[in-house]
Amino acid sequence: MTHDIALVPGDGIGPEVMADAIPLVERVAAAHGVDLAFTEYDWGSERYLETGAMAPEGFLGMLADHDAILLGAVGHPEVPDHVSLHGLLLPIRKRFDQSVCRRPSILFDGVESPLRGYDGGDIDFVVYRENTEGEYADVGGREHVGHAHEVAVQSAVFTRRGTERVVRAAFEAAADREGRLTSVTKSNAQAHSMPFWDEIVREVGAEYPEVSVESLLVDAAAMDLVRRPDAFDVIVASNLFGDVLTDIGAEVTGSMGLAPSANVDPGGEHPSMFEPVHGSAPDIAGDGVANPLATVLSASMLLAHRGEAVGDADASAAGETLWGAVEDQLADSSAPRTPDLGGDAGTASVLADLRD
Ligand code: GGG
Repeated sequence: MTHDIALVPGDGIGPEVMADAIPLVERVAAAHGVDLAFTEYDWGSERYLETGAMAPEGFLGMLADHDAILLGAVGHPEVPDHVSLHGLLLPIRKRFDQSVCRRPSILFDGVESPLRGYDGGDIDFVVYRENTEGEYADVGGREHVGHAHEVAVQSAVFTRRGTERVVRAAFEAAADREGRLTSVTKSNAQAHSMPFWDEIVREVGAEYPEVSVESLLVDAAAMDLVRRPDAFDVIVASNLFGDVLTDIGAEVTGSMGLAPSANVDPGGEHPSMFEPVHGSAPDIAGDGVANPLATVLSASMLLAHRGEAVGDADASAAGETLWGAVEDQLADSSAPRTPDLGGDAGTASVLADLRD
């Protein structure tokens, strides 16, 4: 079976990690008898600087017929971040109903947590982030620009459908894992959307009596992710809170360079998108030292997702092989590491070592 994948390397280190990782992904897939057909799109901030648009008109239609999307990074020092994000990444998530963002945070064997003196247990939790609405719904505006009484309004939008979709996905995951779900809100301060979120957690939770539910305010959750990251199993949070908490999760498990993510349409109607959690890292772009492992892990999640979606056991096996190769490399103290993990190796040598 051929899986038709759209590649959007994007900005900064995105194209570097992608260029080196894709041949490896293809080789592993082929070894499992899985055929991957990649179509690359050179959309991103360079295009914006030349043409005024991050992607051509109709770009969402071009992605619609692919089976999945692999994206590198979005963001450029000369392009306002809200322009690059709303010009490329967020429309893809919205158009393809990718309302569930799954972001695992795992302290891999051989990787040290940078938390000083951390001697806790294994860190292995997964964040389910609402991904198409909430605080990132593009609703708001500015009035009286430039005047003393200027005002900016940014509304958060929580629909029953969107909230239920991510909450249900999180309960399903918790039921398959250790049966513990932490719902993160700010219900004491945001008196409309967050109590609504809490109600939906209670309603959906009634269908999962085997899952225990803890509710945390986002400030307490941020503190606990640093203080007791090993205590979490599954976390469900809104778009903004999930975005922030997953960066903390990536840091306490060693590096942003090891954090993958899946933006999934739980209805299975549209292509899902896979991307490293890290951004474009303009400070190291072009230096050849970006950690490619988050991209390899994201490709692994893509293959696992395709395997499940279309019943292709070979694709699932290829995904497991990729994931295992990363685990093995990190467990090997003599293997090359990029500077984010304390090493001095480059992107290409980390991938060359993974190939061996
Ligand atoms: N690889 C993902 C990326 O480039 N992220 C940049 C970013 O700021 N993302 C915000 C988000 O994930 O909502």
